[in-house]
Amino acid sequence: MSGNYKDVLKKRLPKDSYKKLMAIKSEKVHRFVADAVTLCNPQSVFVCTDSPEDIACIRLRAIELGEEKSLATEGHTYHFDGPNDQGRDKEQTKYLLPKGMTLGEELNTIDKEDGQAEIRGLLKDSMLRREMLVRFFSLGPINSRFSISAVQITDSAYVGHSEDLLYRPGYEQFIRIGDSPDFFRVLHSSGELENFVSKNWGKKRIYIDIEDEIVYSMNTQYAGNTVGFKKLSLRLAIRKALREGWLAEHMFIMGVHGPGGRTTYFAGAFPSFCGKTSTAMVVGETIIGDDLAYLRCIEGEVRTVNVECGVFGIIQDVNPTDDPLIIKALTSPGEVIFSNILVKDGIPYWTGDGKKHPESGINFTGEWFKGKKDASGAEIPASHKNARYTIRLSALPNLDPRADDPEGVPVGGIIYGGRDSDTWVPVQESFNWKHGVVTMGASLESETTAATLGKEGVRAFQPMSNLDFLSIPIGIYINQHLQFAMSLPHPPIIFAVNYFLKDKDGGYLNDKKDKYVWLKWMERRVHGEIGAIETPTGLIPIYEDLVVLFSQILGREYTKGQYEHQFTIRIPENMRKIERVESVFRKDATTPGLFFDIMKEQRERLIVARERYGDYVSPFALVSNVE
Ligand code: SPV
Ligand code: MN
Repeated sequence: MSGNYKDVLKKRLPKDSYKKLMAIKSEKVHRFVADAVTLCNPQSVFVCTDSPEDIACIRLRAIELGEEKSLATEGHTYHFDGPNDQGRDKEQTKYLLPKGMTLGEELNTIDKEDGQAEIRGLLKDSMLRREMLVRFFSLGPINSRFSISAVQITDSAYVGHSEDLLYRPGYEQFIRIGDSPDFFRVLHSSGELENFVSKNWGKKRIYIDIEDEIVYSMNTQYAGNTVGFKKLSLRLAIRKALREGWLAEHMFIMGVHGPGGRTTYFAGAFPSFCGKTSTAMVVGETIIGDDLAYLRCIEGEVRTVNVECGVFGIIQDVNPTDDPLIIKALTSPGEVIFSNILVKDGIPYWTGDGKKHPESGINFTGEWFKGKKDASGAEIPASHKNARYTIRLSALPNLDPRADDPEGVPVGGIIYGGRDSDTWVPVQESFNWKHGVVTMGASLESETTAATLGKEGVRAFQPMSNLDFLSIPIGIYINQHLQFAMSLPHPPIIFAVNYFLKDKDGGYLNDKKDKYVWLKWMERRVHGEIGAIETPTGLIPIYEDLVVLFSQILGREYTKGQYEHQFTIRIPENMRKIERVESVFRKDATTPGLFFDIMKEQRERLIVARERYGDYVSPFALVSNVE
């Protein structure tokens, strides 16, 4: 954009919006908006400040434009994405790769010049008869050393409204930071619409400029592709964190409540459909965030903040028995956006909601009736399996009082959990930071479910549950983790959990609520108040301690048989896991030698145990190892 960017803004922005934009003393912001206006050619431009009036305007626009429709409960709306726009589009999400830079073979890239030309071609005149919305946010608490300022330009009021629920307002922060060039930019257009959804989904493109920290998103509405501050900014944040020595993670943050009224904070990484939100929402504990965390070492301790202040959660199977707190937020008046559910007479329905469903209604395919089939002949469910709800965390009764603390909360423990039918015990603690990073975080795997991929039980490699969002080679990412807290006197304790262990007949060995006990056990371990048994793969609970916790927390008996069955160390399965994980890391030349040393030690411990006890080691055989 040439020097006339000021003229463009003056000419194209309504007076009020021009004034609001000019109050931000940043040429980089001004040029970004002027370039977008020239490129996308909107009919009008609305610059949104943090004022309740401006924010209300966007919410109303979403309804006026038909992107959202009202439901019977006050403040509730629903939105549909097109049938081909129901999730993050991995294939069409690419990094713009500058000449001479390499990112590793695994990452999806396109030459920067080519990609930029393509996406700018698609964005050209994309907002002709539309209003361009310019919004400012803070990724992380306002006025915090953790936080990243971010500006989004979009022509979707649904996207703008969702961001209101999900991120802290940042207009005032932009005024404060003045001409600091340190912020992320997102430019999104839904493209041409047909029945309120992106018509040209075949030309869906999500391109990430890692050099200039800009995300472009085109011909899509699904929030994971368009709310640029979710996974798209996570990719930018991972690179920034590498440069600056902190971590940007796909993690929840929660407070677990221990004896004497204390709260111990945990961050946890779980792949989708593995109990991440249900862990963060355990009744009796408090939540800070359910998806994205920034972690920094400050004065010798690891602290963390939630990047977001809302939840864009999977709604499938949310029901009054398992999720009473979420259900309360989803059924009380207040701002809720439902997406891709079934609607009938102003009432939303979704798979697994525990309600009796109507035989017809409206869903993401339009008029829906029981038995409706798609083009391939497959039956269309009433509600999409990736249907979502969007709420503010403040709509939940269990929000932790420190959720917005600009200094973050101290991290007592980090939890990694995947869907694993036969290898990991239900809960175990690492021997130290590096052992946890390598054998738990970097070794995280998860099995696909019939619901998601057709073929059940296929193990997918899911290091730190962050693989999909890596913007640096995986070896460098793991090394960054290793270095992050290795030299701290008291790094967070790393734990691994597995809620999905099965018996020979395919039945789960644990009840859904057992996680309540594992959380309390981990909390006691962080404070060194309870013993543990040393096994080749980590430290596991002592039977007698679990008996007490099961009785106190769930009012239930916990038998020796259950304990032995669940906490048996499965040596062949653990050895095979090491093989699988090592073989992935062997392909990446950036993997640090330390990674392989730790894996080797783990293998050796398993071999020694196998010689002594056989393939399957009962925890009762190891009780002499109490530490
Ligand atoms: C996830 O799928 O992990 C999400 C939703 O949190 S999305 O915004 O699509 O990433
Ligand atoms: Mn997520």
